[in-house]
Amino acid sequence: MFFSTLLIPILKNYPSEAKIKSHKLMLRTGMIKQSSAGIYSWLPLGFKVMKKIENIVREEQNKIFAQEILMPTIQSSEIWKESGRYEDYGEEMLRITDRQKREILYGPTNEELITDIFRNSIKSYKSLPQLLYHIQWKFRDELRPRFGIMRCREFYMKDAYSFDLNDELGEHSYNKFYLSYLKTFKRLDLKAIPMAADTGPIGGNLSHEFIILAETGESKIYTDKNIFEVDHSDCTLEKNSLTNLRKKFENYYAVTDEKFNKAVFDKLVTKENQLETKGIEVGHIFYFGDKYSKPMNASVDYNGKKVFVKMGSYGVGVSRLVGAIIEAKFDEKNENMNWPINVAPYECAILPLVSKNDKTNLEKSINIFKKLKDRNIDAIIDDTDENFSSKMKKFNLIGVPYQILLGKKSDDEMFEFKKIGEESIKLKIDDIINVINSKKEN
Ligand code: 5CA
Repeated sequence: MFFSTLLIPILKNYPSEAKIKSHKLMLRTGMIKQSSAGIYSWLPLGFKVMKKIENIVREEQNKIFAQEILMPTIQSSEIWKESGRYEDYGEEMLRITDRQKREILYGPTNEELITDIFRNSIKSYKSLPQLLYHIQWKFRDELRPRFGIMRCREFYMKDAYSFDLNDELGEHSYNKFYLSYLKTFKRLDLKAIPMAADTGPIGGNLSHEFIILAETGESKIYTDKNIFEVDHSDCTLEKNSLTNLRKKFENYYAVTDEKFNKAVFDKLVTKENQLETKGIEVGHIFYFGDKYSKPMNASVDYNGKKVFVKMGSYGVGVSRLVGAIIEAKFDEKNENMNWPINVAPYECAILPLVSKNDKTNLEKSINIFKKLKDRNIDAIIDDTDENFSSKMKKFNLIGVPYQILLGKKSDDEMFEFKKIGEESIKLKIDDIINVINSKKEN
C-alpha cells in the first residue's frame, strides 16, 4: 500500500476549533472530517482503527456466546409508545415523519426493538437465556456535541441485550457482560474500571459504567486506588467465578459523580488511597428486569405459567473508543500518538528516501512490504518524495508503532528499524517480522 495513493489529508497545523488531543489529532491526521455539527465522516485512517476496535469488541461478545444480529437505524414510534419512552426520551431523540405521515425515529438505543423481536420469536423458557447484540450507528441529538467523536450526535455503538427467566439468571448474564467488557478493554490496552453508576433514561437499579482515566474525560470519578490492582485473568463464565469477580471489584469504593457521597468515601477509603479524578465512559451496562418486557408483553411459558422475561442492556462506545485510546495513549514527552498494535492504523511504516533518478530504495521497500504481508503484518510504504525527517514526523504523528527506515546508503540485509519514540537498531527482515509479530496477540 503506497501512501501517495491514499486519502490521508494531513494538515500542517492543529485546527483551532479542536480543544482536546484526540479531536486535534484526528482532524490533523485526516482520520475524520466533520460534515455538520456533531456528525462526522470516517476517512480511511480513522475507519481502519475503528474497524479493528469493532472486531475486538465482536470477538469478545462471541466468546460469551452472544449472537450477532443487525437492527436498522430507523425505528417505528409505535414500540416506543408501548414502552412509554416515546415521550420520556425528550429532545435527544431525532423524530422524523415519513411520506405516509407515520412517525419514525433514528434509534438512540434499541431496548424496544429487540424486545419486539424477542416477543415475536421466543415462546418457551427453554430457549433462554438469549444474548443478542449488534454494532450499529445511533443518533442522539446532544444539546452540546463536543470533543469531536467523543460526544457527537451520530456515533457507532455495540449494544447487547439479555433475556432470562428470573433475576438470578438475569444477573448471571449481566456478570458475563461485565467480564467480557474487562477483557475487551484489556485487549485495547486500556485500564477500564467498572463503577457503580446512574441508569438515566435506560432504567433499572443495577448499572456499571466502565471508565478509563483521562484528564479530558467528562465523568467525574471517586475511587479507591487499589481497584486498579484487581485481576480478572482467572475468571471463567461459571456462576460463582463471575459473582466473586464482581465482589472483588465491589470491595473497593468506585463511583461516578451522581452516586458520590463524601461521608461514605471518607469512611471507606483512607486519605492516601482516595483518587478523585476524571474519566471517559467507554462502556455502560444495565440490568432492568421487566421494565420493557412487561409493558411490551414479552413473556415465556414456564410450565404453563406466563413469565415476563428479565432483561439487561450493555453498550460499548465503539467510535468513542478511537478518541479514548488517543487520550489514554498519547505520548506527552515525544508528542506523538502511540496506538496499541492491535488497533494501530498500520503496524509498520516503511519509509524510503526516494529521489527522481534513484528508485532502488522504493524497490527494496516493495520487497520488504511483500515479506511483511506474507506474515500478516499490516504495513504501508511512504513512496512520496518528501525528505526523510518529514516522513518520520508524519508517521510519528499518525502513531504507527514500528518503522523501517531506508536512508541514503541503505543496506540489503540489515535494516534500520525503530519502535516509535525509541532509537533505531539494525535488524534483518526476519527478525523485524518476529519483533512485530511477538507484540501481536495471535
Ligand atoms: N442501551 C444502553 C446500553 S446498550 C445504552 O444506550 N447505554 S449508553 O447510553 O450508556 O451508551 C453506551 C455507550 O455509548 C456509552 O458508554 C458511550 O461509550 C457511548 N456513547 C453514548 N453517547 C455517546 C455520544 N453522544 N457520542 C459518542 N459515544 C456515545
